[in-house]
Amino acid sequence: MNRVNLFLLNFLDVIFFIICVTFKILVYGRHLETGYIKTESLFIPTIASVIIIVSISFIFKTKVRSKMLYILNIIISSFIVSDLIYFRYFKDIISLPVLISGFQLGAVKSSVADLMNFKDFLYFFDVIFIVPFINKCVRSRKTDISISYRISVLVVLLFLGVLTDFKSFYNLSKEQPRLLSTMYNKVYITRKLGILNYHCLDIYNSISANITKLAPISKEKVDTIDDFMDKNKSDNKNLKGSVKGKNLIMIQVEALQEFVINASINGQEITPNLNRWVKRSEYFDNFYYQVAAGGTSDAEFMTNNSMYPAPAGAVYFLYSGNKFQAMPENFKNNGYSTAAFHGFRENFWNRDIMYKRFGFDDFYGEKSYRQDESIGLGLSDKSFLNQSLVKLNNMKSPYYAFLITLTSHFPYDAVDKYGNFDVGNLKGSLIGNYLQAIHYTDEQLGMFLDKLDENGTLKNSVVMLYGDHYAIPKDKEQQLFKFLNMSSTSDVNWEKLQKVPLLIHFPDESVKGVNNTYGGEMDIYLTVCNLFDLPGKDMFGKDLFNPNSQRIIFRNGSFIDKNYYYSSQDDVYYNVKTGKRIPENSSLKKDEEDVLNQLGYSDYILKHDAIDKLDK
Ligand code: GP9
Ligand code: MN
Repeated sequence: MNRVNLFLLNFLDVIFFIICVTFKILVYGRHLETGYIKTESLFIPTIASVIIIVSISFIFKTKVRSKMLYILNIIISSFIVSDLIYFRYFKDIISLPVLISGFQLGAVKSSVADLMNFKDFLYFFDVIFIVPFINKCVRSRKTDISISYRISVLVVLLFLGVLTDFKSFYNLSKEQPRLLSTMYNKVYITRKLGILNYHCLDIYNSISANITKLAPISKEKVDTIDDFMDKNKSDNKNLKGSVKGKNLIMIQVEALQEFVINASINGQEITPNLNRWVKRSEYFDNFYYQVAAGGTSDAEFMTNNSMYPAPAGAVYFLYSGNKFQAMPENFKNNGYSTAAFHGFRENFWNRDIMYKRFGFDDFYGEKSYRQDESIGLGLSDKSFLNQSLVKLNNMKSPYYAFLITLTSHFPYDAVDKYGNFDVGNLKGSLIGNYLQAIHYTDEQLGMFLDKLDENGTLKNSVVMLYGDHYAIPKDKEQQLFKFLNMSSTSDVNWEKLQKVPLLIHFPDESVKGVNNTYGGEMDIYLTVCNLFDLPGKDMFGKDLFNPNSQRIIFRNGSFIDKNYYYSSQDDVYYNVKTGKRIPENSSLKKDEEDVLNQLGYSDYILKHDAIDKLDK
């Protein structure tokens, strides 16, 4: 048998592993590809990471080596498919903290099923139909390669792999100084280094973050954060204490995305009731969601704490032991009774634990409601809101009531129960199902607000209503652009659609109209502190009625204001009005630096449980 055949027979499993796994990772990379980061740039770091894995397999004899590579191939393919499903909904990459937090979407079987694609299973084609055959050939060899040969191959491959991979990491660390240590943008890392390098870095950072937690708090760091907080106060000129002593009814609406407000289909308003209440309220039409991996829980965390979501995973799981200075506790310290209302499982998103941490007197969860009508995930908004009306009326005034709706939850597949809202030729599509779902929820919200109006509650209460996050995920962007007749499907136009409505209804409707201030969920708490004259110290975000900036910061380091949008996913700046890409300049670079500083301060407080160490 000639030398080539012998070589092939000896190492066919290794050669196939390198080719196949590299190919799979590059194919996966195409799902993340953008106009600015091409998959080709992934080849070097990917092949380097694969060769490092292969080099380690040479520690073992052929039989064990082939088995190890087979198992690793299955694990890597499983990670790729899981990352694909996760990216389609969360526009992010799974991280160890997310796995620790529990893949919340998993609780919604239909969501995961709806995000899966038959083609995803092609990632397992080789491990099912080809590798077993290759391994049989390789294991049929009577003789094995010598240990000295194995060690020399291991050393050479490891050296080449590590050297090449180090260069890729080094280049990225120069291009984005804080990215590798903070991982504030996991998509960008994966686009640049590939999924293997990303997950290895994630595991390393997660372990080192837990070790960092044990390190003593740095006084210098706390002083720097204190300085920022001192500058970040609201000047409270407008509407300070204007509703002091009134009740606050805060309604977080599941997947209420801004594009449906005042929109119609076939001449019918999608949200006629909200459109009516928008006219009677202060309506913020440039209000963005800022959630990250924590989904709905991120929205409520930001609203009640004015702190950013965790860089990976959900605060509600990773930092459930922390101290907070949350809105409920603030209200309670100022004579209010407080309660949270949500008709779903109390432990979903670890709410029962976290709401105690936030200082809510009561949490009315699934067990507090008659489960008399289920739509989608659980208790219908109709039943939830009707039963909540009774609970609200029994609360001691003044009170802060925080309600979270449920029915309009992805993938909006309970279409037979949403009522008969005709979506025409959109019927059966994700956006068509969504419009039916949100039309149903709008009807229930209209009933709820009208009843509060009729029974006089609104004369003595402020209502704040907002959407928790987007409804239409990125992989269905074409459906949304088509519905909105938007020809230009640019990144900027997509970003400008990532808004949710915020309406604030005042008791005497003295304050109403469209407010174009650029804001987000991070700004709700400081706005409440100004309106209700509550202490508003050591908070990020701004007061929407006295804004000290028009910038909205997102967890992945991106930001938008009335002039510019910075996409950290591509490290690209845009002019918001023209949609055109613009070169970085010193002022934009300074903004980017400031954004990363603020995210870093918030992360430091979370990681070191340091909220009560500030201002000392
Ligand atoms: C479940 C509901 C959904 O309680 O809040 O959470 P989400 O999946 O949207 O994060
Ligand atoms: Mn949600």
